Amino acid sequence: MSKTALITGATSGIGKATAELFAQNGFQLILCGRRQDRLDYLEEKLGKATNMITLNFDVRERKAVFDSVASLPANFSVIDVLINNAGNAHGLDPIENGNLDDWDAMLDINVKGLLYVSKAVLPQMVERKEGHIINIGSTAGKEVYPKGNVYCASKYAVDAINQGMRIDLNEYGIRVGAVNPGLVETEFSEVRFKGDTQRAEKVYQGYQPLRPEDVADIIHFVVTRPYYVNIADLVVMSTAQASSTIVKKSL
Ligand code: NDP
Ligand code: 8X3
Repeated sequence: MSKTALITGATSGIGKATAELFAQNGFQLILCGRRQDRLDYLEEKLGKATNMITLNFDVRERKAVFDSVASLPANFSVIDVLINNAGNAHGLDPIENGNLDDWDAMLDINVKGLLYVSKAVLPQMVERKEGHIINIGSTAGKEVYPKGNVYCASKYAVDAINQGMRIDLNEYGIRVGAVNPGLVETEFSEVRFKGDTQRAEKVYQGYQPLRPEDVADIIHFVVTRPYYVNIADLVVMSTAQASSTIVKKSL
């Protein structure tokens, strides 16, 4: 029987590439995001390859998260794999100039949203004593960089939650692990710089950044290990990147 994976942030970047790869590999999919046109597109495109359903909710909205997961039809209600991917950076400012709305967005989406979705999905995993949670962290959750302050804090929190989940869910035999990418060319910088595409493009110029497909490939590898093998914490960077601040550019 095919496994069911729920992917948050499936409308773009890493989540979308993961959805595409998982569809090609026979996973039944629950794809989540807020942009309905993108969810419709995924349904149209991937619905031909696999059995899938989409859920439109904002991970910040506690009730919407729980209502959406509860609304899943019986044939989608057993979730084998949860990929907590939805998230973004908002702004890149020194702490003294930080924008309070940006801070709220990052902590509410990247941290609390991840917790809400996990809490909504966990009961059936706990009951079955089986399941796999993959938390998408970041190198920003391993090393703070200038002006990264609150985004880094949100990803350090993901790192702590990943460890905490693994400890607390150990007795239920639930696998928990994090995938922590470095620079990946997605809509991430466009969101961070609030639609300033020129500034966003510059982040990925002069070297080969990771592509979302590279990260999807790794997530698929993590998920398809034998159940007794848990990749607990994985960091992946472009070869051009040595740390959060050292990137070898050819320009
Ligand atoms: P994208 O901006 O391309 O994708 C972000 C996804 O998150 C979108 O599908 C978006 O969907 C969803 N999302 C954002 N806010 C919300 C919300 N409030 N509620 C529900 N869904 C939301 O970025 P990436 O693919 O790069 O980012 C995916 C994850 O990878 C993030 O957690 C990010 O922190 C992490 N990451 C990214 C790196 C990079 O360099 N790109 C490196 C390391 C980690 P929609 O707008 O439709 O809701
Ligand atoms: C995204 C990578 O370096 O832009 O988490 O913070 S970085």
